[in-house]
Parts: sequence; structure tokens; C-alpha cells
Amino acid sequence: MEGRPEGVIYSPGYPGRYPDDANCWWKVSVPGDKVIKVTFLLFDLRNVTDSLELIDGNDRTGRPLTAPLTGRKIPPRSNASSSNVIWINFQSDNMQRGRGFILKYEAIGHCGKISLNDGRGTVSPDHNGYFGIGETARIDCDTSGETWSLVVECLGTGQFNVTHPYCKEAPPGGGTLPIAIGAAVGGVVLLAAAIATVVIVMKRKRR
Ligand SMILES: [Ca+2]
Repeated sequence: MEGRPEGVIYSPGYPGRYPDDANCWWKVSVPGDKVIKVTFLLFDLRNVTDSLELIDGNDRTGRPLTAPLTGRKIPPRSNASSSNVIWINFQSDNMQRGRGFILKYEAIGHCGKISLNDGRGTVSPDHNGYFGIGETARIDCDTSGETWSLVVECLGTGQFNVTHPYCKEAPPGGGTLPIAIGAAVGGVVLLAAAIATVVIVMKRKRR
């Protein structure tokens, strides 16, 4: 499952029922500048210890992209991963076997994470993956007792439609200079650039 921009994965034994005591791993990788989203086409896992887990990144022990999935209801499309690699793990116990699952993975462009560094804002949906092109995120800011919200969209250019820092407040002692608390960025380099810009502005103000 490596290097293709999309593909389909079936549970072991499909179209028959999956076996008892299964523990299967799949590594999925797509071209390097993309991230991965997973859509479920069939989902039928019987009893709660049969589960499917999507793990973000190149390491099987990495952070889960979603809570372990189980049951007979098709899960929603997954959050986007934070790199071009995910692992998928399916486990079953020794009683009751469902029809299993069919999932489709696809490579998508992305805008990176939204970082709100000091807890003054929240992002929803909140997850450790990146935001894919066409997805929206809601930012709720709580600055100096004022709360406000903003919905941003990841555009086809790979940048959010709003690229300024989201949650701001006046500096101690008053004044109108905003202090950036967080920024939505397309990657680590842009995050560093955003922070550098803020620092320069603050130094100018002190003179
Ligand atoms: Ca079972």
C-alpha cells in the first residue's frame, strides 16, 4: 500500500467474515507532500473488542488519528493525518465475527495545523492531524474576557483563507499592539516566520 495516491483495503477474509484472533497491520503511504484521509464503505465489527485503529505517522506506536473504531455503524470520514504515512491495525477477539470493513484511503493537499499556543483558544474539530483542502475549522478565542469565534477554510492553494494570528490581546499596560497567541500555518517554516514577524513588531514598539 505504498506510494499510490489512493487505494482500498478489505478486512481479512472478505467477502467472508473475518477470522477470530486476528491482528493485522497495514502501512499506507502516499506521495510525500500529501496527507491521508480514510473513508469507510462497509463497517461491521462484532462486540467491542474487535476494533480498527488508524495511527498517525510512520511509527506503529504513534498517536491514534481517531479513537479505536468498533460496532456496526459506518464511522465518519477520518481526520486528515499529519504526514503522508499512517498505520492501520485491525484486531478481533475469539467470539462473534462481523462482515468486516472496506475502507478507502486517499491523498489530499493540506494547510497544516492550527496552533493556539497558550490555551486561550480552541480549535474544532480538535485532532493531531492536518486540515485538508476544502475542510473548515472553527476557532473560539477567549482573550481578556471577550470571546469570539471564527470559521476558517483550507483553500486549494494549501493556505487557510485567514493566515493572521487568530487569538490576540492587548499587551500588559494597555496600548493597541496585538500580541499573537496562535497562528494557522501551512508548516513549521511558516510558523517560525509568523513568530519572527511578531517579535520584530514588538521590539519596534518598545523603542
Ligand atoms: Ca469478535
